[in-house]
Amino acid sequence: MSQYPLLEPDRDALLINLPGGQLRYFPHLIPESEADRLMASLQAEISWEQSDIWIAGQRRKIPRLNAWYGDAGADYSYSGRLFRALSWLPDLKTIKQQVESACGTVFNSALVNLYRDGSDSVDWHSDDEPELGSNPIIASVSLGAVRRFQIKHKSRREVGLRELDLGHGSLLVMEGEFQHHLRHRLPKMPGVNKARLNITFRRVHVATLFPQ
Ligand SMILES: O=C(O)CCC(=O)C(=O)O
Ligand SMILES: [Mn+2]
Repeated sequence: MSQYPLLEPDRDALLINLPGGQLRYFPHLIPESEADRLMASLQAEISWEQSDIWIAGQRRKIPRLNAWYGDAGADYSYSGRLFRALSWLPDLKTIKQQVESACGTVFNSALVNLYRDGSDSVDWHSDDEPELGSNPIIASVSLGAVRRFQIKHKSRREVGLRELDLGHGSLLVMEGEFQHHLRHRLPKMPGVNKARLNITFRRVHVATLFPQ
């Protein structure tokens, strides 16, 4: 049985309609004391790596740590490199079940991110890698420091910047045509001196090993 309260999307989620896409935000996916425990144990147990990125011909470390977990074979290309899926940790599996029941869908993998403090960030992007298929559902769980999530339209400048603060134990669901029309980022926040851990559950289409 789930150790978390049963969520009802109509009652527990805030629906955010944007030109070109939709977000659902559940402020309380995980009760606070459990979120505290998960933050400490996952921060210690995840096999963190710091990937490289090429900017203007120079190799730099990306300003966050990450790791890729998933079912066997659910590998993923991100930031120009291939991540082989590590086997699920029990805590990640438990969170995955709760997220799946809130979203009404199943996921086979997750990119886990650690923003060590406010100087870590992720720049404007869409989660539109071919492995995710068109109109992917991406479910993003936040633990630790509250950080701002910003959204902008790819072509319609009049839409302006939209933002949302993602709290400890919350779930944000990106779905529909969100990745086609909108970009998102997590900007640096100089005043933040605590860590934030983020888990983005995804469904990657696993390549068939023996195509007919
Ligand atoms: O940390 C977040 O809330 C967003 C992470 C993200 O967009 C990503 O890893 O693709
Ligand atoms: Mn993203």
